[in-house]
Amino acid sequence: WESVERFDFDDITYHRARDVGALRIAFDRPEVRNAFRPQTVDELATALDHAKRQSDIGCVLLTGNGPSPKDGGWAFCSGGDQSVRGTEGYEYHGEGDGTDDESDADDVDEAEAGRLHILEVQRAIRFMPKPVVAVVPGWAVGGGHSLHVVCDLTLASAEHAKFLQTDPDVASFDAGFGSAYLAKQVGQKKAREVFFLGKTYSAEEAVDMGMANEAVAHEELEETALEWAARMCEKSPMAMRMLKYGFNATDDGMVGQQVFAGEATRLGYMTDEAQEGRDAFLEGRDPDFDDDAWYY
Ligand code: 1HA
Repeated sequence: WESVERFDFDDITYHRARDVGALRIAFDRPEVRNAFRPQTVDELATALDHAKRQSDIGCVLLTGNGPSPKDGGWAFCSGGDQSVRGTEGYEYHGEGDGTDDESDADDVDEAEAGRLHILEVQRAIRFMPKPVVAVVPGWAVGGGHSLHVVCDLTLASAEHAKFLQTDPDVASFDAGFGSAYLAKQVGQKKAREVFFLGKTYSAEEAVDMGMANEAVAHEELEETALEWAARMCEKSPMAMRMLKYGFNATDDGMVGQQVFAGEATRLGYMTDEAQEGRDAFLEGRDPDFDDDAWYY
């Protein structure tokens, strides 16, 4: 892994495996089980946007660094940092201590306060034109659980991965992908159990339920993730993109259709027919489309 130098992130790390064609984005707040604060989400959004634009990258791994220097615990992500949660969302506190007292008030940029922009990150993963793999080395909790749900694949540490939904414990609710898409994966009854009972599931249980793909020994987690990335990067980029957007389309309504159709348009533009349409316009003549092109 080589560091992607152009960014100076605090809350995440960002690496590239150029020979494989993979990027690794990792939460880097292990002392709070990789909870995300607004800065974390901004950095994540920046990295995902960069990843989307890299034409030599075929796979993104999303994971959490660890273990915690405090107690050795591992985490993928424990969701929104509850110490910066305000009345309208997760608030920026600059250099403040994360409380709502007056000394912090000046640090909050009003325009930035109260955002729930982790949902933008979910969409960035969902619409990423290449697979995103959640590599889960420990806790995946709350909004962190929802992030693994929205990823294309989930690979979990057999020893340390734990899956838990605490949203209703802290009066939060991801009533979007985090629950509805989970229900598509594990079924309605099981998804309701995850949210309503708030039980903790092991990696093996997550695989059995259908919300994780595989559990591997902790020490093999990163290596296996890279192997998965290498496998996917060898495949046809066009086919992978069309498949991902095809899988998404039935659940994403007209937005799903729009994203899929955009890729179809891209392919259409590559045909002689599309080029004749463009050329005829530019040359001020009627288009002469191939009479034998009405295939079925
Ligand atoms: O649902 C949403 C959203 C929905 C719609 C739109 C936007 C959303 C945005 C966010 C969210 C959410 O994420 S809501 C759910 C928020 N997350 C939680 O409720 C999880 C809270 N954490 C825990 O339940 C536990 O800490 C844990 C199961 C992840 C780990 O337990 P463990 O191994 O016993 O460790 P623990 O001692 O609890 O935690 C280690 C340290 O990490 C503690 O700090 P310390 O006492 O060492 O100073 C703990 O306070 C801190 N920590 C853990 N999770 C968080 C956290 N600090 C802030 N925020 C956290 N989420």
